[in-house]
Amino acid sequence: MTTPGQRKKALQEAGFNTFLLRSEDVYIDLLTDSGTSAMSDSQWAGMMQGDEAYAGSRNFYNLEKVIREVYGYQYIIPTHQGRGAENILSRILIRKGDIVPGNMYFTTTRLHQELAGGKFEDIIIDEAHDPESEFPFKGNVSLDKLDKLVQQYGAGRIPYVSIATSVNMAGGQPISMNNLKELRAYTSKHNIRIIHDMTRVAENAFFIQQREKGYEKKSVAAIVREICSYTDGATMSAKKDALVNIGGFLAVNDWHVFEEARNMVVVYEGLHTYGGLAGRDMEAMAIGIQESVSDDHIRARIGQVIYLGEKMIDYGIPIVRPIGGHGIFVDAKKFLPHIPQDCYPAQTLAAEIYLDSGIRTMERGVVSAGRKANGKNYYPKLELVRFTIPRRVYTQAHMDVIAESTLRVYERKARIKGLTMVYEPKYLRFFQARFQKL
Ligand code: P71
Repeated sequence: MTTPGQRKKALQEAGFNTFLLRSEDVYIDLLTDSGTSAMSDSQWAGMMQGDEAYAGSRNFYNLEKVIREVYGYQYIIPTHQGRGAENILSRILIRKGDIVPGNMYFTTTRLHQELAGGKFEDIIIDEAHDPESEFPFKGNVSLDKLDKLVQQYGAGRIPYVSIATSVNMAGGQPISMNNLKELRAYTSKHNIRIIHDMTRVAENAFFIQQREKGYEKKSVAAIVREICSYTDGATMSAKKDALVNIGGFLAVNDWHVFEEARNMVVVYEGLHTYGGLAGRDMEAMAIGIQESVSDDHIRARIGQVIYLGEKMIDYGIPIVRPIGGHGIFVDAKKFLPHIPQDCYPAQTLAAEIYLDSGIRTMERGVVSAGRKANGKNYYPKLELVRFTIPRRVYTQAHMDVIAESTLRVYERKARIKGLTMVYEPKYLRFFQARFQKL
């Protein structure tokens, strides 16, 4: 725990950017659910069974077997984390001038698509951009939007449709099975691949179980398997759903794509049987994947997020509805309506929450969105602060402290002033940008 004076100093030194705080100065860390979950006793036991051979580690073959069983993808390549898989896949599938439609951008995913010469086009349904819409599947794709792109550019210019389950930037919102099936039918007709960002697929499966007709009695494991079956391949950051501190993979069903990826991985990550990971990391991942599709686990995990969200709603704090899978997304435009988007309302709010109680959150608004290839800022409709909940780490009492602190800031919101950016890095600026108080 820290004093208000210590937090003020720490925030100044961090340039009002929560990414630049030292974790020792943080009381409750809601920056991300990425790599921050607690490993189970089984996973730790697996760590002790690392086979650290350079090539052909037994942990790799176990991981491959588990991915085939749990997700159904045929060929896998481990990578150090999600963006390693995104890099390899984008370089293989995207040609200069290609269009990559997707259900809302994610920062690293879009950047790799752009670096490979592609252009991301958002085809998520309009409801996703409206924090108040209660639509149960705000991760859905608009087939009309996709069809317009196909008509305009031709299917030949679209290497794949990029589909995330539990759409992060929309607030952890799920895509429905029905929408996925329709997308599969459409893309099969036009001979376009679907690549699945499966970082939070189990959380998406839970919402399908809770909300979609016909899935009430199906297990999360069965739903996960079915989701994957409508897609041609996947990139995975195993640091989220799969409950590890580091790791990821690329998975495909097409042998030719696999062959290219297996060759390319040696340039960027490591040999194709370890991809930048230790044998023990692959073992922990294999066990974490199995744990992640347990109904009891996922119900407890999302139940905690919903507990916090309902408390915030009771306090009158504006949050994205419905409550998402991995965290609570506070609507900074509504929270701080007097601060224009050019003065970074979400960045400001994240700084104020930290000042109040030492809780660290993350900006997901205009700073995260960055600039277009032509240098102009993206202005996303959603200007959010993400309160991300690590898995198996915090208690219900922590959730109470978080909601109470947010309420205190809400009560003094009228006196809060915005920020100006004084340092802006070229790539993924939100990580290292610095700000000053206006
Ligand atoms: C999150 C992260 C980690 C992160 C990444 C970039 C900015 C801030 C925080 C990472 C994801 C993700 C999805 C849907 C791919 C990645 C990259 N999320 N897809 O939410 O959420 O994976 O971090 O393992 O490279 O805090 P990676």
